[in-house]
Amino acid sequence: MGFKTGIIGLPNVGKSTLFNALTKSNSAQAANFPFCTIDPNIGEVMVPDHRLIELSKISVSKETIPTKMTFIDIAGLVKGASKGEGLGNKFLANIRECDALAHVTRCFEDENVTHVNNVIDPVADIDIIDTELLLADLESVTKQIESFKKRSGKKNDEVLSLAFLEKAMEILESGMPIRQGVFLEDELKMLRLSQFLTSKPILFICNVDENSIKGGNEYSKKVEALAKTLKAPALNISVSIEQELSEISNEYELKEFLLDMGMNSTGLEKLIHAGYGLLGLCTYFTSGPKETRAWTVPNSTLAPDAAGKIHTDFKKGFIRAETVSYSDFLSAGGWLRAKELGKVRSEGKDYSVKDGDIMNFLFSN
Ligand SMILES: Nc1nc2c(ncn2[C@@H]2O[C@H](COP(=O)(O)OP(=O)(O)OP(=O)(O)O)[C@@H](O)[C@H]2O)c(=O)[nH]1
Ligand SMILES: [Mg+2]
Repeated sequence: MGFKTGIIGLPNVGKSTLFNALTKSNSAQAANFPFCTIDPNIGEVMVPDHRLIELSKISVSKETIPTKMTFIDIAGLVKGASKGEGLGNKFLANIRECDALAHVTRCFEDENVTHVNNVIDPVADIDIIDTELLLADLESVTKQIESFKKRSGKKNDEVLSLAFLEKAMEILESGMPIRQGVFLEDELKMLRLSQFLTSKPILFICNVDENSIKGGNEYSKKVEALAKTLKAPALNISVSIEQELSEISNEYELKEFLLDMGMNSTGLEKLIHAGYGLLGLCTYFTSGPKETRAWTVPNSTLAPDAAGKIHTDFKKGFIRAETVSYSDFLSAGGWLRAKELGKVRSEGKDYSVKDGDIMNFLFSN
Protein backbone atom coordinates (compact mmCIF):
# COMPACT_ATOMS: atom_id res chain seq x y z
CA MET A 1 0.00 0.00 0.00
CA GLY A 2 1.80 3.12 -1.19
CA PHE A 3 0.43 6.57 -0.42
CA LYS A 4 0.05 8.84 -3.39
CA THR A 5 0.03 12.60 -3.20
CA GLY A 6 -1.10 14.42 -6.32
CA ILE A 7 0.47 17.82 -7.07
CA ILE A 8 -2.26 20.00 -8.53
CA GLY A 9 -2.76 23.67 -9.39
CA LEU A 10 -3.14 26.12 -12.26
CA PRO A 11 -0.75 25.74 -15.20
CA ASN A 12 2.75 27.23 -14.91
CA VAL A 13 2.83 27.63 -11.12
CA GLY A 14 5.87 25.38 -10.59
CA LYS A 15 4.36 21.91 -10.05
CA SER A 16 6.80 20.04 -12.27
CA THR A 17 9.77 22.01 -10.97
CA LEU A 18 8.72 21.05 -7.44
CA PHE A 19 8.20 17.41 -8.49
CA ASN A 20 11.71 17.27 -9.96
CA ALA A 21 13.18 18.79 -6.81
CA LEU A 22 11.31 16.36 -4.54
CA THR A 23 12.22 13.30 -6.59
CA LYS A 24 15.76 14.61 -7.28
CA SER A 25 15.23 13.98 -10.96
CA ASN A 26 14.62 15.79 -14.17
CA SER A 27 11.98 13.36 -15.30
CA ALA A 28 9.22 15.97 -15.52
CA GLN A 29 9.53 18.57 -18.21
CA ALA A 30 9.27 22.01 -16.61
CA ALA A 31 9.10 25.09 -18.80
CA ASN A 32 7.65 28.56 -18.95
CA PHE A 33 4.48 27.81 -20.84
CA PRO A 34 1.08 26.62 -19.65
CA PHE A 35 0.18 22.95 -20.16
CA CYS A 36 3.78 21.91 -20.34
CA THR A 37 2.74 18.77 -18.48
CA ILE A 38 0.08 16.59 -20.08
CA ASP A 39 0.72 13.02 -18.97
CA PRO A 40 1.30 12.73 -15.23
CA ASN A 41 4.82 12.22 -13.90
CA ILE A 42 5.06 9.66 -11.14
CA GLY A 43 7.97 9.41 -8.73
CA GLU A 44 8.81 7.78 -5.43
CA VAL A 45 10.49 9.76 -2.70
CA MET A 46 12.33 8.27 0.25
CA VAL A 47 10.78 9.62 3.42
CA PRO A 48 13.51 11.38 5.42
CA ASP A 49 13.43 10.29 9.07
CA HIS A 50 16.35 10.96 11.43
CA ARG A 51 15.13 8.15 13.73
CA LEU A 52 15.90 5.58 11.06
CA ILE A 53 19.57 6.61 10.95
CA GLU A 54 19.90 6.51 14.76
CA LEU A 55 18.30 3.07 14.97
CA SER A 56 20.49 1.74 12.20
CA LYS A 57 23.61 2.94 14.03
CA ILE A 58 22.50 1.30 17.30
CA SER A 59 21.68 -2.04 15.65
CA VAL A 60 24.76 -1.86 13.40
CA SER A 61 22.49 -2.76 10.51
CA LYS A 62 23.91 -3.79 7.14
CA GLU A 63 21.06 -2.01 5.36
CA THR A 64 18.94 1.04 6.15
CA ILE A 65 15.66 1.15 4.28
CA PRO A 66 13.40 4.20 4.44
CA THR A 67 9.72 4.11 3.66
CA LYS A 68 8.53 5.79 0.46
CA MET A 69 5.84 8.17 -0.63
CA THR A 70 4.65 8.57 -4.21
CA PHE A 71 4.16 11.97 -5.81
CA ILE A 72 2.21 12.49 -8.99
CA ASP A 73 2.78 15.67 -10.95
CA ILE A 74 -0.53 16.37 -12.64
CA ALA A 75 -1.25 18.68 -15.55
CA GLY A 76 -2.47 22.19 -14.74
CA LEU A 77 -6.20 22.69 -14.44
CA VAL A 78 -8.01 25.70 -15.85
CA LYS A 79 -11.50 27.14 -15.66
CA GLY A 80 -13.84 24.80 -17.51
CA ALA A 81 -11.74 21.68 -16.78
CA SER A 82 -14.81 19.84 -15.51
CA LYS A 83 -16.34 20.41 -18.95
CA GLY A 84 -13.24 19.12 -20.69
CA GLU A 85 -11.50 22.50 -21.17
CA GLY A 86 -7.70 22.13 -21.49
CA LEU A 87 -7.97 18.31 -21.53
CA GLY A 88 -9.69 18.68 -18.17
CA ASN A 89 -11.41 15.34 -17.92
CA LYS A 90 -8.24 13.37 -18.42
CA PHE A 91 -6.49 15.37 -15.70
CA LEU A 92 -9.38 14.89 -13.31
CA ALA A 93 -9.04 11.12 -13.73
CA ASN A 94 -5.38 11.43 -12.64
CA ILE A 95 -6.50 13.29 -9.51
CA ARG A 96 -9.03 10.56 -8.73
CA GLU A 97 -6.18 8.06 -8.26
CA CYS A 98 -4.50 10.06 -5.49
CA ASP A 99 -4.89 9.61 -1.73
CA ALA A 100 -4.18 13.27 -0.94
CA LEU A 101 -3.70 16.51 -2.86
CA ALA A 102 -0.98 19.14 -2.61
CA HIS A 103 -2.33 22.27 -4.26
CA VAL A 104 0.52 24.51 -5.47
CA THR A 105 -0.29 28.20 -5.62
CA ARG A 106 1.77 30.93 -7.19
CA CYS A 107 2.90 33.32 -4.47
CA PHE A 108 5.93 34.77 -6.23
CA GLU A 109 6.30 37.72 -8.56
CA ASP A 110 8.34 37.27 -11.71
CA GLU A 111 7.31 39.07 -14.85
CA ASN A 112 9.26 36.55 -16.91
CA VAL A 113 7.05 33.68 -15.78
CA THR A 114 3.61 33.67 -17.35
CA HIS A 115 0.53 33.50 -15.13
CA VAL A 116 -2.41 32.04 -17.07
CA ASN A 117 -4.73 34.78 -15.80
CA ASN A 118 -2.07 37.53 -15.91
CA VAL A 119 -2.46 38.48 -12.27
CA ILE A 120 -0.95 37.02 -9.10
CA ASP A 121 -3.94 36.18 -6.96
CA PRO A 122 -3.54 32.77 -5.31
CA VAL A 123 -6.90 32.95 -3.52
CA ALA A 124 -8.71 33.46 -6.83
CA ASP A 125 -6.58 30.65 -8.33
CA ILE A 126 -7.61 28.29 -5.53
CA ASP A 127 -11.22 29.19 -6.14
CA ILE A 128 -10.92 28.28 -9.82
CA ILE A 129 -9.51 24.84 -9.08
CA ASP A 130 -11.89 24.16 -6.17
CA THR A 131 -14.86 25.07 -8.34
CA GLU A 132 -13.76 22.75 -11.13
CA LEU A 133 -13.25 19.84 -8.74
CA LEU A 134 -16.63 20.56 -7.18
CA LEU A 135 -18.36 20.71 -10.58
CA ALA A 136 -16.73 17.44 -11.60
CA ASP A 137 -18.02 15.78 -8.41
CA LEU A 138 -21.46 17.25 -8.93
CA GLU A 139 -21.59 15.82 -12.42
CA SER A 140 -20.38 12.44 -11.22
CA VAL A 141 -22.86 12.26 -8.31
CA THR A 142 -25.73 13.31 -10.58
CA LYS A 143 -24.86 10.48 -12.97
CA GLN A 144 -24.51 7.99 -10.12
CA ILE A 145 -27.91 8.95 -8.71
CA GLU A 146 -29.55 8.65 -12.13
CA SER A 147 -28.03 5.25 -12.76
CA PHE A 148 -28.87 4.14 -9.21
CA LYS A 149 -32.52 5.02 -9.72
CA LYS A 150 -32.62 3.22 -13.09
CA ARG A 151 -31.36 -0.06 -11.72
CA SER A 152 -32.98 0.21 -8.30
CA GLY A 153 -34.39 -3.09 -7.09
CA LYS A 154 -32.35 -5.05 -9.63
CA LYS A 155 -29.08 -5.16 -7.78
CA ASN A 156 -28.49 -5.78 -4.12
CA ASP A 157 -24.73 -5.41 -4.00
CA GLU A 158 -24.67 -1.62 -4.16
CA VAL A 159 -21.56 -0.15 -2.56
CA LEU A 160 -22.97 3.36 -2.15
CA SER A 161 -26.48 3.92 -0.88
CA LEU A 162 -28.87 6.36 -2.52
CA ALA A 163 -29.14 8.25 0.78
CA PHE A 164 -25.36 8.70 0.83
CA LEU A 165 -25.26 9.92 -2.76
CA GLU A 166 -28.08 12.37 -2.11
CA LYS A 167 -26.29 13.67 0.96
CA ALA A 168 -23.13 14.17 -1.11
CA MET A 169 -25.17 15.99 -3.74
CA GLU A 170 -26.68 18.28 -1.13
CA ILE A 171 -23.22 19.20 0.22
CA LEU A 172 -21.89 19.92 -3.26
CA GLU A 173 -24.96 21.93 -4.24
CA SER A 174 -24.40 24.14 -1.22
CA GLY A 175 -20.97 24.93 -2.70
CA MET A 176 -18.99 22.91 -0.15
CA PRO A 177 -16.38 20.27 -0.90
CA ILE A 178 -17.34 16.80 0.31
CA ARG A 179 -14.47 16.81 2.81
CA GLN A 180 -16.31 19.49 4.80
CA GLY A 181 -19.42 17.38 5.23
CA VAL A 182 -20.23 15.57 8.45
CA PHE A 183 -20.63 11.83 7.97
CA LEU A 184 -21.68 8.95 10.18
CA GLU A 185 -19.55 5.83 10.64
CA ASP A 186 -21.20 3.77 7.85
CA GLU A 187 -21.18 6.77 5.52
CA LEU A 188 -17.46 7.22 6.10
CA LYS A 189 -16.88 3.77 4.67
CA MET A 190 -18.83 4.74 1.56
CA LEU A 191 -16.95 8.00 1.39
CA ARG A 192 -13.66 6.12 1.17
CA LEU A 193 -14.98 4.05 -1.72
CA SER A 194 -16.68 6.90 -3.56
CA GLN A 195 -13.50 8.59 -4.87
CA PHE A 196 -14.98 12.08 -4.95
CA LEU A 197 -12.30 14.61 -5.89
CA THR A 198 -13.38 17.05 -3.20
CA SER A 199 -13.30 14.39 -0.50
CA LYS A 200 -9.54 13.94 -0.80
CA PRO A 201 -7.55 15.52 2.01
CA ILE A 202 -5.81 18.63 0.74
CA LEU A 203 -2.94 20.91 1.72
CA PHE A 204 -1.80 24.13 0.11
CA ILE A 205 1.73 24.89 -0.98
CA CYS A 206 2.54 28.58 -1.29
CA ASN A 207 5.32 28.76 -3.84
CA VAL A 208 7.02 31.86 -2.46
CA ASP A 209 10.11 33.73 -3.67
CA GLU A 210 13.41 32.95 -1.97
CA ASN A 211 13.27 36.05 0.24
CA SER A 212 9.87 35.15 1.66
CA ILE A 213 10.71 31.65 2.81
CA LYS A 214 10.99 32.69 6.47
CA GLY A 215 7.97 34.86 7.09
CA GLY A 216 5.93 34.38 3.92
CA ASN A 217 4.61 37.31 1.89
CA GLU A 218 1.34 39.14 1.25
CA TYR A 219 0.17 36.36 -1.11
CA SER A 220 1.04 33.43 1.12
CA LYS A 221 -0.61 35.14 4.10
CA LYS A 222 -3.88 35.27 2.18
CA VAL A 223 -3.59 31.57 1.34
CA GLU A 224 -2.83 30.80 4.98
CA ALA A 225 -5.94 32.68 6.09
CA LEU A 226 -8.09 30.81 3.57
CA ALA A 227 -6.55 27.47 4.51
CA LYS A 228 -7.34 28.16 8.15
CA THR A 229 -11.03 28.56 7.38
CA LEU A 230 -10.89 25.28 5.43
CA LYS A 231 -8.96 23.57 8.28
CA ALA A 232 -6.27 22.65 5.77
CA PRO A 233 -2.51 23.01 6.24
CA ALA A 234 -0.67 25.67 4.21
CA LEU A 235 3.10 25.44 3.74
CA ASN A 236 5.51 28.06 2.50
CA ILE A 237 7.88 26.38 0.08
CA SER A 238 10.17 28.15 -2.35
CA VAL A 239 10.35 25.90 -5.36
CA SER A 240 13.52 27.68 -6.55
CA ILE A 241 15.21 26.96 -3.20
CA GLU A 242 14.08 23.34 -3.38
CA GLN A 243 15.63 23.13 -6.84
CA GLU A 244 18.97 24.26 -5.40
CA LEU A 245 18.62 21.97 -2.37
CA SER A 246 17.99 18.94 -4.55
CA GLU A 247 21.42 19.40 -6.10
CA ILE A 248 23.24 19.17 -2.74
CA SER A 249 24.08 15.61 -1.76
CA ASN A 250 26.49 16.36 1.08
CA GLU A 251 24.70 16.30 4.45
CA TYR A 252 26.94 19.00 5.97
CA GLU A 253 26.54 21.35 3.00
CA LEU A 254 22.80 20.83 3.12
CA LYS A 255 22.66 21.88 6.77
CA GLU A 256 24.82 24.94 6.04
CA PHE A 257 22.57 25.93 3.16
CA LEU A 258 19.43 25.61 5.28
CA LEU A 259 21.06 27.64 8.03
CA ASP A 260 22.01 30.38 5.55
CA MET A 261 18.45 30.54 4.30
CA GLY A 262 17.08 30.58 7.85
CA MET A 263 15.20 27.32 7.27
CA ASN A 264 14.70 24.52 9.84
CA SER A 265 13.86 21.84 7.31
CA THR A 266 13.67 21.21 3.58
CA GLY A 267 10.41 21.62 1.67
CA LEU A 268 10.36 17.85 1.24
CA GLU A 269 10.49 17.33 5.01
CA LYS A 270 7.75 19.91 5.54
CA LEU A 271 5.58 18.34 2.87
CA ILE A 272 6.06 14.78 4.09
CA HIS A 273 5.36 15.79 7.68
CA ALA A 274 2.16 17.62 6.70
CA GLY A 275 1.18 14.77 4.34
CA TYR A 276 1.49 12.21 7.15
CA GLY A 277 -0.70 14.38 9.37
CA LEU A 278 -3.23 14.87 6.60
CA LEU A 279 -3.47 11.18 5.78
CA GLY A 280 -3.32 10.12 9.43
CA LEU A 281 -0.19 8.04 8.95
CA CYS A 282 2.51 6.94 11.34
CA THR A 283 5.82 5.12 11.09
CA TYR A 284 7.00 2.05 12.94
CA PHE A 285 10.41 0.42 12.61
CA THR A 286 12.03 -2.97 12.48
CA SER A 287 15.67 -3.00 13.49
CA GLY A 288 18.37 -5.65 13.66
CA PRO A 289 21.83 -6.47 12.33
CA LYS A 290 20.47 -7.33 8.87
CA GLU A 291 18.49 -4.15 8.36
CA THR A 292 16.74 -1.23 9.95
CA ARG A 293 13.60 -0.35 8.11
CA ALA A 294 10.75 2.15 8.37
CA TRP A 295 7.15 1.15 7.63
CA THR A 296 4.21 3.46 7.09
CA VAL A 297 0.75 2.55 8.36
CA PRO A 298 -2.41 4.50 9.17
CA ASN A 299 -2.66 5.65 12.81
CA SER A 300 -4.25 3.05 15.11
CA THR A 301 -3.37 0.13 12.82
CA LEU A 302 -3.60 -3.11 14.81
CA ALA A 303 -0.38 -5.07 15.32
CA PRO A 304 -1.35 -8.02 13.04
CA ASP A 305 -2.19 -5.61 10.19
CA ALA A 306 1.09 -3.80 10.70
CA ALA A 307 2.84 -7.19 10.59
CA GLY A 308 0.95 -8.01 7.39
CA LYS A 309 2.58 -5.00 5.75
CA ILE A 310 5.90 -6.89 5.98
CA HIS A 311 4.55 -10.29 4.96
CA THR A 312 1.09 -11.86 4.81
CA ASP A 313 2.43 -14.85 6.82
CA PHE A 314 3.27 -12.47 9.66
CA LYS A 315 -0.37 -11.49 9.84
CA LYS A 316 -1.81 -14.99 9.37
CA GLY A 317 0.36 -16.59 12.04
CA PHE A 318 0.63 -13.54 14.31
CA ILE A 319 1.35 -14.51 17.92
CA ARG A 320 2.58 -11.28 19.52
CA ALA A 321 4.85 -8.33 18.93
CA GLU A 322 7.86 -7.41 21.03
CA THR A 323 7.51 -3.64 21.12
CA VAL A 324 9.65 -0.82 22.45
CA SER A 325 9.29 2.93 22.04
CA TYR A 326 11.90 4.88 20.09
CA SER A 327 13.10 6.86 23.11
CA ASP A 328 13.44 3.73 25.28
CA PHE A 329 15.30 1.89 22.51
CA LEU A 330 17.62 4.86 22.10
CA SER A 331 18.39 5.34 25.78
CA ALA A 332 18.87 1.60 26.34
CA GLY A 333 21.15 1.36 23.30
CA GLY A 334 19.43 -1.58 21.60
CA TRP A 335 17.17 -4.61 22.00
CA LEU A 336 19.19 -6.53 24.59
CA ARG A 337 19.54 -3.77 27.14
CA ALA A 338 15.98 -2.57 26.52
CA LYS A 339 14.80 -6.11 27.41
CA GLU A 340 16.98 -6.21 30.53
CA LEU A 341 15.51 -2.89 31.63
CA GLY A 342 11.98 -4.21 31.13
CA LYS A 343 11.26 -1.66 28.40
CA VAL A 344 10.19 -4.22 25.80
CA ARG A 345 6.47 -4.88 25.97
CA SER A 346 4.74 -7.98 24.69
CA GLU A 347 1.79 -6.73 22.65
CA GLY A 348 -1.07 -8.86 21.33
CA LYS A 349 -3.63 -8.73 18.54
CA ASP A 350 -5.49 -5.73 19.92
CA TYR A 351 -2.49 -3.43 20.15
CA SER A 352 -2.64 -0.23 18.08
CA VAL A 353 0.75 0.62 16.65
CA LYS A 354 2.18 3.95 17.82
CA ASP A 355 4.42 6.27 15.85
CA GLY A 356 8.06 5.42 16.57
CA ASP A 357 7.46 1.89 17.87
CA ILE A 358 10.21 -0.60 17.16
CA MET A 359 8.61 -3.98 16.65
CA ASN A 360 9.66 -7.58 16.37
CA PHE A 361 6.81 -9.84 15.26
CA LEU A 362 6.58 -13.40 16.52
CA PHE A 363 4.49 -15.67 14.32
CA SER A 364 3.86 -19.34 13.61
CA ASN A 365 3.89 -20.84 10.14
N1 LIG B 1 10.86 32.69 -10.39
C1 LIG B 1 10.41 31.45 -10.20
N2 LIG B 1 10.08 30.72 -11.26
C2 LIG B 1 9.60 29.48 -11.04
C3 LIG B 1 9.42 28.95 -9.74
N3 LIG B 1 8.91 27.70 -9.84
C4 LIG B 1 8.78 27.47 -11.15
N4 LIG B 1 9.18 28.53 -11.88
C5 LIG B 1 9.20 28.67 -13.34
O1 LIG B 1 7.86 28.63 -13.80
C6 LIG B 1 7.79 27.96 -15.05
C7 LIG B 1 6.74 26.87 -14.98
O2 LIG B 1 7.20 25.84 -14.14
P1 LIG B 1 6.63 24.35 -14.23
O3 LIG B 1 7.24 23.61 -13.10
O4 LIG B 1 6.78 23.79 -15.59
O5 LIG B 1 5.09 24.64 -13.95
P2 LIG B 1 3.86 23.62 -13.91
O6 LIG B 1 2.99 24.08 -12.81
O7 LIG B 1 4.34 22.23 -13.90
O8 LIG B 1 3.14 23.96 -15.30
P3 LIG B 1 2.17 23.04 -16.23
O9 LIG B 1 2.80 21.71 -16.39
O10 LIG B 1 2.11 23.80 -17.50
O11 LIG B 1 0.86 23.00 -15.53
C8 LIG B 1 9.20 27.44 -15.35
O12 LIG B 1 9.82 28.35 -16.25
C9 LIG B 1 9.87 27.47 -14.00
O13 LIG B 1 11.26 27.67 -14.11
C10 LIG B 1 9.80 29.76 -8.64
O14 LIG B 1 9.70 29.36 -7.48
N5 LIG B 1 10.26 31.01 -8.92
MG1 LIG C 1 4.06 20.73 -15.23
